[in-house]
Amino acid sequence: AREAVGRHHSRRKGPGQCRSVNVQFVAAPVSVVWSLVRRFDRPQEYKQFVRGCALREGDGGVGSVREVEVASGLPASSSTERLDALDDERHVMSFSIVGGDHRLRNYRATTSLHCAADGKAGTVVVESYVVDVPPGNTEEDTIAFVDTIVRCNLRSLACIAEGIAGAGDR
Ligand code: A8S
Repeated sequence: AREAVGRHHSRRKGPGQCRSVNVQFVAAPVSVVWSLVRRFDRPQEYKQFVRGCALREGDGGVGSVREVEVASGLPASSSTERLDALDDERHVMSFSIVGGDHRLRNYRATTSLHCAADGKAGTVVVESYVVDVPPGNTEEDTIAFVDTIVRCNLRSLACIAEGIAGAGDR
């Protein structure tokens, strides 16, 4: 698993950028978690800060562009994002933020799913990102802000996937 993680999350940060990796255990099979992560057109299925989403280009495959409407109360209202990679066999997806009225420039994230090694029907989700440190901000502040959003998304992903998996068991 360590090797697989290294393969997908080795993107280097450039000057003026920061980088972080977050990990979440999900008590649901990879197939269930992947069914949520792979839907580039429906981030609102688990991302709580997303109010709506529309595809601007493509059909949800690599190269598709989505316009994400962000929930009110955040320092942003929209984000334009492009799907860079979607590997249904290795369970890896990557997207870039290419526009929007927020401060995250050159954000690129990769999410990969791994079978939990403990024999339970579990998934380890690894999500890494690289982003520019906005002018006037520190690297620490930027990572704290973005990690908060990513961890929130990962916890919510776990909750929803576990709900689907649990319903299947009953
Ligand atoms: C994601 C990850 C992030 C989304 C951030 C970091 C964002 O949607 C929010 C607030 C912002 O200030 C930036 O996987 C932006 O969605 C919640 C609008 C991009």
